[in-house]
Amino acid sequence: MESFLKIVISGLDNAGKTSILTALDKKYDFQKDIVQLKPTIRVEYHKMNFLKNNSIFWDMGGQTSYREVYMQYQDVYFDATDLLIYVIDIQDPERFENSLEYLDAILTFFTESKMDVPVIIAFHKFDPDLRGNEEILQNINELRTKLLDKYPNFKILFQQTSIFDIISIVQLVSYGLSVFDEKFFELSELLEGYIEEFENQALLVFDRNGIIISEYYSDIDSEVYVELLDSIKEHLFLLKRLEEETTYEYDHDLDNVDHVLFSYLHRLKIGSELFFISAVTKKERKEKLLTLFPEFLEDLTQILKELI
Ligand SMILES: Nc1nc2c(ncn2[C@@H]2O[C@H](COP(=O)(O)OP(=O)(O)OP(=O)(O)O)[C@@H](O)[C@H]2O)c(=O)[nH]1
Ligand SMILES: [Mg+2]
Repeated sequence: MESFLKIVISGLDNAGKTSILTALDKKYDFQKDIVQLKPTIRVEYHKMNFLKNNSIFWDMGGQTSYREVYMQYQDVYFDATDLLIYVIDIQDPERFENSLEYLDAILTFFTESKMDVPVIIAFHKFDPDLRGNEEILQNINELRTKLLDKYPNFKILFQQTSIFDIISIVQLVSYGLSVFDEKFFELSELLEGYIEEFENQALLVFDRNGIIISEYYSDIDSEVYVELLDSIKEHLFLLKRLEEETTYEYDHDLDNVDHVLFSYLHRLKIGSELFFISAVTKKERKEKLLTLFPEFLEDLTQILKELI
């Protein structure tokens, strides 16, 4: 029987939970959909597949009346939770206390039920224009310290997120996956190491459906990211159809970058599983990339083998 991971995404109303899931569903061109979101009624389910991990996200509508229902029937809603993603609207300090109380009720239930659930706290709506904001940074720090002090027995990770910074949302998922399988963590570390060696702009690993399993970027901004990803996906589906080719080279002529980026897209078959690897670099580093690429593929294959 197929097994599913239950990922509960919780927090007060208006925190941005559904927006985060919508952003994940459509990794680009999602802003339109998010503007039109309505408050979630009770619970919405989103299914997502990452290799052997089939995940169901329980998007728990955060309005007071629903929260009361969840608290009254805690075992119905929170039983068998594999991961809790708790979203705090960092732009709404007046409701921090309220939010911490709700989190406490959930964690108390886990403790009483002897459930060992990892928790990821998303400090959300940390929009790009707020990055240097001292007050917000201080608030985040205080919340973090408070939570770590109060819940020493929980494994808690923190991530600052914003729907205007899609990389931060993706990072949230990578974090989530690394909780379930150390290998995802290793994968991310491998990419980080090689991106330095290649002096690359981006390294991405996709599964057969074009879902990103892991990725790493050196300094790249959100707008470029969206455009780059668009361009990669287009070529990826082309490569998927060209059964006899395993690699594909092309240029990205992006609006937002003053130089042309070169991309090397590779199809990798491991057992019956199919992966795509994209390496993006500046033109002048192409030779270096091509020289080191086989070694990288070998290391990558070792890790991917253990993930399938
Ligand atoms: N500035 C900013 N606004 C955001 C962000 N994420 C979501 N929002 C906005 O916050 C509002 C609420 O977002 P939702 O995703 O519906 O919130 P929710 O947590 O699902 O709310 P409930 O379903 O009622 O529990 C919407 O107007 C979003 O556009 C963000 O990262 N930055
Ligand atoms: Mg919602």
